[in-house]
Amino acid sequence: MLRYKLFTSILFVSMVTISHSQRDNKYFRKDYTYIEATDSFYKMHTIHKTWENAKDLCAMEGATLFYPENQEEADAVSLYWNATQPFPHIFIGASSLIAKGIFETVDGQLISDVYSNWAPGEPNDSSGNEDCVSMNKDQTLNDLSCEHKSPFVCKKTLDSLDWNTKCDIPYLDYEFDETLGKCYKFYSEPRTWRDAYVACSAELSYLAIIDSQAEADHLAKITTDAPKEDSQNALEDTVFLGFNKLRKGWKTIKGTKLQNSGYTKWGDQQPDGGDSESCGGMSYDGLLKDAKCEDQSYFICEHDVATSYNLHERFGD
Ligand SMILES: [Ca+2]
Ligand SMILES: [Ca+2]
Ligand SMILES: [Ca+2]
Repeated sequence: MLRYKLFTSILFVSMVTISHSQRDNKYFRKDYTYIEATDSFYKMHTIHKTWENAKDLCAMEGATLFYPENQEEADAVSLYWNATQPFPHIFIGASSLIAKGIFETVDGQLISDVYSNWAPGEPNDSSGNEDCVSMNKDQTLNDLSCEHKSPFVCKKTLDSLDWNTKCDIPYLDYEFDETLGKCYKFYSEPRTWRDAYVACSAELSYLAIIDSQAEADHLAKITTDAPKEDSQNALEDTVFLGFNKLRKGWKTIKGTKLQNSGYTKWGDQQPDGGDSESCGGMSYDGLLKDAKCEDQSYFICEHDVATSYNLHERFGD
């Protein structure tokens, strides 16, 4: 018993050391820049998005849509912003989408309690349609239509950084499999195939591709074991995977023909959807099937541990 306790406390201490050392490294992802003054990481997203899409994409990366907590942070982020791309304005993480006329941050604080340097005459709710907040280059705020597409910045605080040592990524819910040498995450919130693709990419991973019978067996096991609460919205007995039908036939999302991917066991009668089922998946037993891309399904993301450096490269600017 004493021995067991000693062992667990050593284990505990060493795990704490690992996570502290990762914070000492001040590394979140290659595409995020650490700013000492605010102890946080930031990423300028140059592809313009609606406010909701911007907020969602930051969340998918394990971050939040940036808003300045004070003048110091507004200054620090302005410097970073101007050093990357001198856009005239960015969306920030504040809106009046919950209570019209009351501007709250994405984590529920009144913007007036954190930073409320509004431009003269703002917020003016022009056309009764301006519920999302942007920051201008001069650090003043403006209310803007949420449907407007703008660049934006995602933020991750150093305090909130966790590190998945085995998978070498900042996402704890990926599980390493010793035999395959890969990491996987089963998503139990169903999404369309394209949204699933984006969710995996946002975590420096990709919609899983089966390369062998052993991997098919493992994915079938992950699927069987995973909780599936939201099953009324999910396509029955389906898990989306990283292959789809292009003009020249079925291909993995890495561009390999499916028949050369190392695993091509279709389920009984599959593929059976013709032109209406162009996205790939498997049934819970690991056999491949075609499915409607627009339907929502569970899915699995895969992360290559050995090549995570390359993935960082690939997803960097
Ligand atoms: Ca306005
Ligand atoms: Ca694989
Ligand atoms: Ca089918």
